Amino acid sequence: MDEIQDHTSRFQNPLNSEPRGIQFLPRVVGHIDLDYFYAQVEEVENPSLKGRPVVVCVFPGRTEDSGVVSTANYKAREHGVHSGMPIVQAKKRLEGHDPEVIRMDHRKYEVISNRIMEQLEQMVDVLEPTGIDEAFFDITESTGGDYGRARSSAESVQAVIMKGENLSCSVGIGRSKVVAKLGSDMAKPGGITVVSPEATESFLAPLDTSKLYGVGPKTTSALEDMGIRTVGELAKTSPTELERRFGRKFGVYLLAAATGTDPDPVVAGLEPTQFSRIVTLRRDTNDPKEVTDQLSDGMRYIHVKLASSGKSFKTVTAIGILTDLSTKTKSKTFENAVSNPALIRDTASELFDELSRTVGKEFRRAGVRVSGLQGAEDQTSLSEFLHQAR
Ligand code: TTP
Ligand code: CA
Repeated sequence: MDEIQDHTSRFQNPLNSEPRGIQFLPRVVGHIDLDYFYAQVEEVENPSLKGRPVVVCVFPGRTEDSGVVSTANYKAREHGVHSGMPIVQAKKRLEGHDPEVIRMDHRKYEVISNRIMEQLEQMVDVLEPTGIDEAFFDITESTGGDYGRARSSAESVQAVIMKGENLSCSVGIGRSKVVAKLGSDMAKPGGITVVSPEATESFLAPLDTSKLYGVGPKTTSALEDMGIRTVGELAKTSPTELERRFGRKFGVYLLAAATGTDPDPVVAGLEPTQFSRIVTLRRDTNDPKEVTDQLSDGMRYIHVKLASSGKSFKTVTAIGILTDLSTKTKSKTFENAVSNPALIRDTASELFDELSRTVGKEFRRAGVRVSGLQGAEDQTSLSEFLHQAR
C-alpha cells in the first residue's frame, strides 16, 4: 500500500491515474497483440507447418500469383517476406526453403479472434479491441495500481490464450496506451514488457520517434528537420514549438506521447456477456463458508460492474478449482433477470454448499460468475422477483 501512495505522490499528471476515493491509483494500461496471427492460426491447425516458412495471402486477381502477402510466420520473415509483398516476390525469396502458401480465410480468423476477445474481457477491467488480433485493456482497479500484480495479469492472459487456442501473444504494460503499445511491440514474439511509472522516462528516451504510436514517416522527417530524432529529445521540446509546427491537437499529443502521459482512456468496445472473479484461496479448503467469505471482494466487484453497466443477470455460477486442478462448476438460473447483490452472495453460497458436498476434494481456487446479462430495461424489480420466487 505504501508503494502505491509513493507512486501517487510522484504523479504529476492526474489524467494518468484513476481516482479511487481521495487517492489516485497509478494507471495500469495494457496492450495485447497476437503473434503473426493468421499464419500462427494456420500452424495450429496444421502442426506439420511448424518450422517451415508459412505465407498467408490474399488472391485478389485471376491467377494465384497476382495476390499479396497478408502475413508470414517468422521463418518466412527471416527471408525478408512481409505483409503487402507481392506473392511472386515472396515465392522467389523462399525458393528452396519448402514454403507453404495458404489462402487467407478471414472468417476462420474472426471466429478465433472473437473467442479470444470474449475471454480477455473476463480477465480485465476494460477491454478495447482495436483490430482482429489486438486490444488495449485497463487493469488499474483489479491490480490496485500495482505493477507486480500487473505482470501476473499479463502472464495469466498469455496462459489462458495458450491453453484455449494454442496461440502465443505479446503483452505490454505501462501507464498509457502509447507505452503499453510500445511494450507489446518490443516483447514480440511471446513476451511481456512491463514499464513501471518510475521507469517510463528512461524506457522512452532512447527510442526513435518513429516508434511512437501515430508517428508515421512524414512526422518523423518533420521532427528530424527540427533536429529531433529520439523520444527523449521530443520530450524536451517546447510545446509552443511543436504546436507551431504540427497544430495544437497533434502538438499536444506528441509531447504527451513522448512523456508517456497520453491520457486517452481505454474504452470498452464489446457488450459484456458475463462478469466473473476467481481468487486463489488462502489455504485449500472444503468449507463453503470459508470459500464465500474470501470471494466477498470479488462479488462486490461483480456488483459494481453490473451497476456501472446497467446490467442485470439471470444465472449465477460457482466455480471451484480443486487441488488436482480440475474445474467444477454449479449454476442456478432465475426465470427473470435480477440485479440484487445479496442474490449473488446467497446463491453463490448455496451453490458452494452443494459443490463442496459433491466434489469430495478441497478447493484451491474459487470464483463466481454472473451471466445471461440483460440491459436495465429488461430488468425485473426485486419485489417482482421475490413474488415469483415464492
Ligand atoms: P499485425 O499484428 O500487424 O501482424 P501479425 O500478427 O501478422 O504479426 P506480428 O507478430 O508482427 O504482430 O496484423 C494482424 C493480422 O492482420 C495479420 O496476421 C494479417 C493481417 N494483415 C493483413 O492482412 N495485411 C497487412 O498488411 C497487415 C500488416 C496485417
Ligand atoms: Ca499481431
